[in-house]
Amino acid sequence: MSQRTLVLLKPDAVRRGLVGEILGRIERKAGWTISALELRTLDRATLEQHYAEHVGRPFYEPLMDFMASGPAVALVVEGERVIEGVRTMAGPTDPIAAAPGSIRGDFGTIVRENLVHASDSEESAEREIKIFFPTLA
Ligand code: IDP
Ligand code: MG
Repeated sequence: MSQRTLVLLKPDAVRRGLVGEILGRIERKAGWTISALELRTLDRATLEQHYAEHVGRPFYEPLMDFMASGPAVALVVEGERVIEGVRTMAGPTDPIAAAPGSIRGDFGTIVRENLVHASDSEESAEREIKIFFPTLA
């Protein structure tokens, strides 16, 4: 089943020079393609929409500051079961609990700076793609 998902390489990934490493992992999955990609510093309004489900949580404000702290890479990836697939590739939210071999497990140590975002369902993917790439068909 071909799907689309919204992926963000968070500011820590860009600062640490891990864009190529992470994009390379995505590109090497058979049949997955990148259908949109942009380097951009995320503004507050975009982040408020994106992380609406987390408003009021103790980690919300530090997360917003971190996500606006430098350029991020936003991309849309398309392909077979890509929503579940990129989540698996990223690993669980806490990088210390994430298995080696996953992006978070290989490169992260703290929960907030966990390198990547990936949509968690078809509904989230559709909503998030509209936020970041409103003109994408
Ligand atoms: P996810 O990115 O694995 O889907 P969510 O629970 O949706 O995780 O949380 C969104 C983002 O908020 C996480 O990726 C992480 O950057 C940050 N975050 C989540 N929980 C915590 C926490 O307990 N402390 C600090 N940051 C957190
Ligand atoms: Mg999430």
